[in-house]
Amino acid sequence: MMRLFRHALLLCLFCSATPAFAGDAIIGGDTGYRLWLKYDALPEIQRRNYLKSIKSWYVAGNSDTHKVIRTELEAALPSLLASDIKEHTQLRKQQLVVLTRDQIAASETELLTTLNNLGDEGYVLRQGRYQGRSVMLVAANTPVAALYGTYALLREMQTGTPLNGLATHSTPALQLRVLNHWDDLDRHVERGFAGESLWDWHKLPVYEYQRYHDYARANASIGINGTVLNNVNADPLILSPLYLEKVEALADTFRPYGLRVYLSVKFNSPQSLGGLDTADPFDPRVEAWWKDKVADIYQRIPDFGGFLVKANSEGQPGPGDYGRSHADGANMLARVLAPHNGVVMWRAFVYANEKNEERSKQAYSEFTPLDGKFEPNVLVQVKNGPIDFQPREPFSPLFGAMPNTPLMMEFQITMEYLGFSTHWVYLGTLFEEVLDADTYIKGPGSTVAKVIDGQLHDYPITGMAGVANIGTDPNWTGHPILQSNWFAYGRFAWDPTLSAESIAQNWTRMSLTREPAAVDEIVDMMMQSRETTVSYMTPLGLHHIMGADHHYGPAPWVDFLGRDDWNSVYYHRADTDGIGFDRSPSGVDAVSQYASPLREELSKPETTPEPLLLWFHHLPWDYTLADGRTLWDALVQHYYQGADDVAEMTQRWAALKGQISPLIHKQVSMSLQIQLNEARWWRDACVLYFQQYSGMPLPKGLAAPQADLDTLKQKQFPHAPGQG
Ligand code: GCW
Repeated sequence: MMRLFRHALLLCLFCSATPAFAGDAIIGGDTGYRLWLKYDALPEIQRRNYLKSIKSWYVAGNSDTHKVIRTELEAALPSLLASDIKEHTQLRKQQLVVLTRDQIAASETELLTTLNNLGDEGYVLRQGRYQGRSVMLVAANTPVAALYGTYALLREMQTGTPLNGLATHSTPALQLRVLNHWDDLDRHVERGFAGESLWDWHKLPVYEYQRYHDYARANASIGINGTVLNNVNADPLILSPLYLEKVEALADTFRPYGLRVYLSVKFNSPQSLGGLDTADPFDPRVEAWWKDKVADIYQRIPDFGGFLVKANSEGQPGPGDYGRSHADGANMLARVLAPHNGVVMWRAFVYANEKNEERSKQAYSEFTPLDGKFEPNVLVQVKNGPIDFQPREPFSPLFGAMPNTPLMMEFQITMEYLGFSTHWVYLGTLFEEVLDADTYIKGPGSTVAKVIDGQLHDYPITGMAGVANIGTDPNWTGHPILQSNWFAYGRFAWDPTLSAESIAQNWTRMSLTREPAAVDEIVDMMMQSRETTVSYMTPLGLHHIMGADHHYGPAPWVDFLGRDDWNSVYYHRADTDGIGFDRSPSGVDAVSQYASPLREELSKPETTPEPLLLWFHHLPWDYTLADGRTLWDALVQHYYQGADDVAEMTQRWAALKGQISPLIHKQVSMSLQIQLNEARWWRDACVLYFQQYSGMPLPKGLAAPQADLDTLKQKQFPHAPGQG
């Protein structure tokens, strides 16, 4: 490691922004389009083993979903096993057998009893006897669950699990596992860094891209069962007949994969689209308008999922415009959706400058008084942290604080604040950190995962949303490694107790390489990657110090935006006395929104976890940390270490050349080059900027940044991607 590190430092001397890869075209290379469903042939020894127990496959049933299962097996098995293995229309021994409940022989009482507890989405995987034959069995109550089971089995095979004696079953912990696309109708993707929107509205409803099927396959393979097609900053036109016809076409394509369609709606649509003079949820004409609209939607799409609403937030209209509460607004929509089994996902991402309350506290203040006042088909969708998807935030204090209202997690998979899809940041560790965080709401062990999966408060519906990082880029996510974040999101939504590391291992084996040493190396890099980025962007609990509006790059100096709480200086509060936001009782007292003993712990710097120190406290530059370093030294060392770690990543990745498909290897190498330049940019900008206030020298051994602060401040990025 040390050697590598020195190596990296040496390398740094020669690093520059010049393109390193000009000229070496790779024709016909693996683009990454197949994601984790590659199905390249397994190593021979594994193939031989699998072929002992699977000599053909048999799928009972003829629904559209059964056809999907057949097509998938046809693509997967001959390829994985490099054999001419085929489907058989009859049950045989040594077969892969996929059964749905109504096809299961009544004499199989044990299997039927197991299925009784697995609901509509759970499945059984079992090698054993069925009707006197030894088979590899996938069994479930519904066709979609059988599809999930099929993908689970393929995952086991792709990652090398012996099938001998396999006996397992699984049900999802959360009911709604939904992607949120922040896609506009002109195909711009807000905070999207992977090309245009997948949905080609212009060619819909006639033109059905294969990509739509592959999108649905990828989602089904990890258990994602819903997709919100359009941006939460919604265009009312999505509810016009012109667009609903297109939405219907997508819903038809996705249905066999168990993927239900949802829409984001603009709260004032009755006005802007319907021509009414109000959108007041208490006006009967308004409710009648929504009722008709919803009836039309269900006429077209009988399994339509429901609405996602961003209301009274960042300029969006909402019930507050008419003096009504969030519950009043959500309930009106919930009432019209309920007869069709639709839900409302009402976002808690609200803050207003006019309110004399610190931004991190506002969602809690606004929503907790409404606890228990929502209709049963409303979920309140809460971002993981109290501010806004920063590289690191504490969990939102709403988790645990609304026992009578289903709270749904919202994670951001797209990389708005984590490097715009050129930085290698595996989010599995972020998801894990949030889900495992202890709210203490019902004593120790009351994790956020147990809040959202309903264990703690017996929620009647549960869910998790992930803001998608997908677009028309041939590899879907812009950066091949970031496919893992889509995968990890789906896996955690299915089972929040999984480990980020095991997910990374599976993804790597399925997507990049099966060489054990290479897998270890890549997984190790993935596991450290988010911490590395936190170090060079916002160490020790700093947050919201990125570029104005587009959010690209470092800009701790931003102080000119219309609202205090859009400015970087508002958040870091650096002055000659110190740095950090005092959210302790001596400051804005945001800690009081957390349960004891967390509240008390976070109230004092000595007991606040160091990674969140400056989130909760304003501390002098020479404040002494537990390890004896001054705050200033530690801060600077984080910035330097983060940038050095990226240099090391470039070396480690370079050493994997030859073990990864050439095109993917090249793409990741180039992205790492961008990341390295930008990590140093973050380091230099932040260290130079904060040094103006600390007035302290850099810790011994660190060379001063070569950059000039004024020059860095003047950088402009008028066309940075993904802007709102
Ligand atoms: O993080 C902010 C983004 C906006 C986004 C908003 C939200 C869709 O910068 O682009 O709008 O959050 O979550 O509503």
